[in-house]
Amino acid sequence: MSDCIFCKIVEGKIPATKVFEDEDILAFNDINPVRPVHVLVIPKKHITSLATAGADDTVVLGKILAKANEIAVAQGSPDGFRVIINTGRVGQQEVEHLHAHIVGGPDPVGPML
Ligand code: DGP
Repeated sequence: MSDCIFCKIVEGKIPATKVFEDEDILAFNDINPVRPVHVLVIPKKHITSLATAGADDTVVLGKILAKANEIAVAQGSPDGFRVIINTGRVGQQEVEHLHAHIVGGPDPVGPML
């Protein structure tokens, strides 16, 4: 989508600190980290949210979760992390391109998102 910030990051039109990338997904540091480790993992394909993901998106959704631990460990959260996928108005999703927040760090993560 031409006006989507995360699509622009995928296309390299907006800079981001990328921490993992393959043909289907991209992981990059959140611009406003709430903990020492705060990575966003997105499908490269524009999917607005979990509310609009379809059966065709099952593989990429699984990939996002399957890569979460590897990304968290590599970024400095070896003892666990949270995965948060804000969805829609009630979920207070701000960016309308599906993304999983991987949040962690050396210390336990308290309630915050
Ligand atoms: P959410 O509320 O789940 O939609 O969170 C969106 C997150 O996206 C928020 O934590 C800040 C982050 N974000 C927004 N714009 C940018 C950007 O241009 N670059 C990066 N790296 N992160 C962004």
